[in-house]
Amino acid sequence: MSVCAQKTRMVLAHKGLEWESKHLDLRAGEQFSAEFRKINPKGLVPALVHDDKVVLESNAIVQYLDEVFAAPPLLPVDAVERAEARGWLIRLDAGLHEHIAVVSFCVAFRHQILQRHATPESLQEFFAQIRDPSRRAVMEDIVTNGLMSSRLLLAVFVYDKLLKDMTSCLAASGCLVGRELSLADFAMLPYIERLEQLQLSQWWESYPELGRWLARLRATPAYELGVAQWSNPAYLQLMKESGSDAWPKIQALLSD
Ligand SMILES: N[C@@H](CCC(=O)N[C@@H](CS)C(=O)NCC(=O)O)C(=O)O
Repeated sequence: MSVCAQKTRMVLAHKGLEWESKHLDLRAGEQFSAEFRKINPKGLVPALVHDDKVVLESNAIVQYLDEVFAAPPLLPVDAVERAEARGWLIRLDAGLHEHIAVVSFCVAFRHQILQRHATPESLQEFFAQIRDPSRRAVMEDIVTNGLMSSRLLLAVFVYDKLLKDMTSCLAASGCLVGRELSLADFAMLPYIERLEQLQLSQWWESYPELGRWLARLRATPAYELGVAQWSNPAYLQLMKESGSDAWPKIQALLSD
C-alpha cells in the first residue's frame, strides 16, 4: 500500500507494460535487508530494475517509463502544460510525501509499529535501522507522539492548501493539467485516496470536483491493475478503525 509504489504500478499498467513485482513487507523491515539495500541503499520502495539497470525515486521512475515507453504519453504535448505536470510531481517531493507519511502514521500506522515493537528496546532497534537521521527523527516523533505530534499541524495545513489548489485546477477540465489524465493525476491519486482510507474525506466535502476526479481515476484499468488489486485488507481495516475519530481532531487543527 505504498503510495509511491501505487503511482508507479498505475503508470506501468496504463502503458500496458508487463512487470514482475517483488513485494516487500515494510512493517517487517524487509526494505532494510542487505539484499534490497544493494538495489536501493536508502531502503525505500519503489525501485525499478529495467534491462539490469536500477532506477530509483518514484517520480524519476514514472518519467523514465514515460520516456522509454512513449505510448500512450503521460505528459502533455504543450511545453507549458508539461512544466505544470512536472510541477505537481515536484510538489510531492518538496514536502507532500513526507506529510502523507506524517498523517498516515499519526492516525494509523504507528499502532502497527508499537504493536510489533512492544518494548522500548525493540522500538529503539526499529528506529536505529533507519539510516537517514532526518527520516529517523520524523519516524521517532510520529510513532511516539501520534496525533499530538507538532508535525501533524504542518501536514494538515499543507494538505488543506493542496486540496484547494487541486480543486481550482480540476474545475476547468476534470484533470490536473490539460484535458487528459497525465502523470500529475496518477501521481496525486494515492495521496488523496489515502486521506479517504483514513476516514478524512469530509475534508473535501465542499469540493465536488475532487470526488469526480477520484471516481474518474478509479474507473481506469490502471487503477484496477496498479492499486485496487494490491490493496491490503488488514491495512484498510486498521486505517478505518484508527481513523474513525481522526476527522474532528484534524478539523480542530484547521480551525486553530
Ligand atoms: N522519494 C521516494 C520516497 C520513497 C518512500 O518514502 N517510500 C516509502 C513507501 S511510500 C518507503 O519505502 N518506506 C519505508 C521506510 O520508510 O522504511 C520516492 O518517491 O520513491
